[in-house]
Order: sequence, then structure tokens, then C-alpha cells
Amino acid sequence: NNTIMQLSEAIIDGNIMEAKILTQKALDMGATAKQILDEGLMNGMNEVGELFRDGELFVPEVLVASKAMDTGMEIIKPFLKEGDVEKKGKCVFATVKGDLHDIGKKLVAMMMEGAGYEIVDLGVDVSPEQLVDAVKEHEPELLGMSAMLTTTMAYMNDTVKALEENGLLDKVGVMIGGAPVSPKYASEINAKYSADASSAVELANSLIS
Ligand code: B1M
Repeated sequence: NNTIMQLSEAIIDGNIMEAKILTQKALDMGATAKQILDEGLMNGMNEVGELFRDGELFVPEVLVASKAMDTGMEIIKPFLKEGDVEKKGKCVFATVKGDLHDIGKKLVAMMMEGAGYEIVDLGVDVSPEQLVDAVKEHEPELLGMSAMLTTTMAYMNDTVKALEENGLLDKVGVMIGGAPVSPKYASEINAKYSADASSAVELANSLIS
């Protein structure tokens, strides 16, 4: 529908105010949170990704597009919850060291929260040492790591090794994801892969059961 298409455009244009207004309008008009996310926000961000890759958009523009996406995500967040969900377990989340991309991680964390997980989000640029400390402190069932750069994904492996050295690897299920990450890489480093936010929830459910 038109409002959702306009929302996509607002993301591409990095128009934060419009993104806010249009997300709310789409909700008011009866669109589901999932529709708004997939057809509006994600659609826009995918286009931004392509324009960025092709050199038609630059970092500052991508940054405002991200802010616009964030604004929309905050509005639909309460609607992603699956009603009255039982608490399933705790998950520590982070984007790995050297990596500042956090939209995908926030989205996965948001969907997991909606599905009943307690989320401890450590933010971006989180080192293996910080992750080990967080696992010791919070004793989560799951640890979720996101990486968006081919140069930073190796920190996932370093983190798994650090967990192992600290005797923590059999206590926590390690989930990884992000654009450069593959199922093959995950199995090489002893972690579990999922491609997007909904499959991350399914994976989490299977890991804790
Ligand atoms: Co950057 N960036 N970026 N960027 N950026 C990419 C990732 C890139 C692919 C763009 C491109 O060239 N085509 C490219 C990486 C190339 C590579 O390494 N192979 C790139 C680059 C090069 C860079 C810089 C180096 C650019 C520069 O400075 N010259 C720089 C690095 C900064 C750093 O991290 N140190 C940089 C900076 C930035 C911004 C800051 C401007 C901004 C991030 C803002 C923010 O996050 N707050 C940004 C953005 C927005 C992107 C693109 C355009 C979009 C990423 C995004 O948010 N997508 C991206 C291009 C692209 O991916 N097509 C790009 C929307 C989000 C919902 O999807 O993050 O994929 P995604 O998350 C998905 C799945 O991946 C998965 O589920 C999510 C939901 O479906 N998933 C998981 C993610 N984590 C998961 C964890 C799980 C499970 C699933 O389990 C735990």
C-alpha cells in the first residue's frame, strides 16, 4: 500500500520525521508490524544498501537512513510481541569488536524479546573479553553475535575460543549472524547460524529445548 511505499522512500531519503509519521500512519491504517518491517523499513534499507554499494550514497547518508529505520523500529516494537509470552531464557547480544552495525542485531534482539527472551544487549564493538565477562555475569542460556564486515567476523571465532578457555562453552548456546556470515562458517567455529530475525527465534527455541 501507498503509506508503506512512502515509508520505504522516507528511509532511503533519510527523512527521520517522515519515517516516524508514516510508521504510525501505517499502524493506524491497520498494517501489521511485520508488514511495516518487511515491506517498509527493510525494503528501504535494502535499497540503501544497494545505493551504498554502488557509490551513490555515502556513510553520512546511510547513517541518517539508519536513524530513520531505528525510529520506525521503536514504534513497531511493542507490536512484535506475541501476546502474553512465557519467559524462555536469557540471551546476551552484541555486535562484535570493530563493528558498528547495529540495526540487524537490534532487530533480532527485538524479535527474540517479543518471543519471550530476556535480552541483555551489550551494544556494538564488543570484544571477546567483554563477552566472556558478560556470560560470567549474566549466566545466559544463549549468546548472540552479529557481524556485518568480513574483517570483523573473525572475532566470533575468537569469542568462541575465549569461552572455551574459560570453561563456558558448554553452558551457553552461541548464535551468530550477519551479512558475511554463513552456515559453513558457523559450523567451523562451533556456533549456530540463522539468516534473519524470525529464523533466529526458531533457532533459539531449538537450542534451549
Ligand atoms: Co556499512 N557496510 N559500513 N554501514 N552497511 C555494509 C555491511 C556493506 C555490505 C555495504 C556494502 O559495501 N555493500 C559493507 C561491508 C562489506 C564487507 O565487509 N563485506 C559495509 C562497509 C564497507 C562499511 C564501512 C567500512 C564503510 C566505510 O566507512 N567506508 C563502515 C564500517 C564501520 C564499522 O562497523 N567499523 C560502515 C558503516 C556503516 C554505517 C555506520 C554508515 C551504517 C550502520 C549504522 C548502524 O548500524 N547503526 C551502515 C549500514 C547501514 C550498512 C548497510 C547499508 C545496511 C546494514 C543494515 O542495517 N541492514 C550494509 C549493506 C547491506 O547489508 N546490504 C552495510 C538492515 C538490517 C536489518 O539487516 O544488518 O543484514 P542486517 O541484519 C539482518 C541479517 O543479517 C540477520 O538478521 C537481520 C535481520 O534480518 N542478522 C542476524 C544480523 N545479525 C544477526 C545475528 C543473529 C542472527 C541473524 O544471531 C545472533
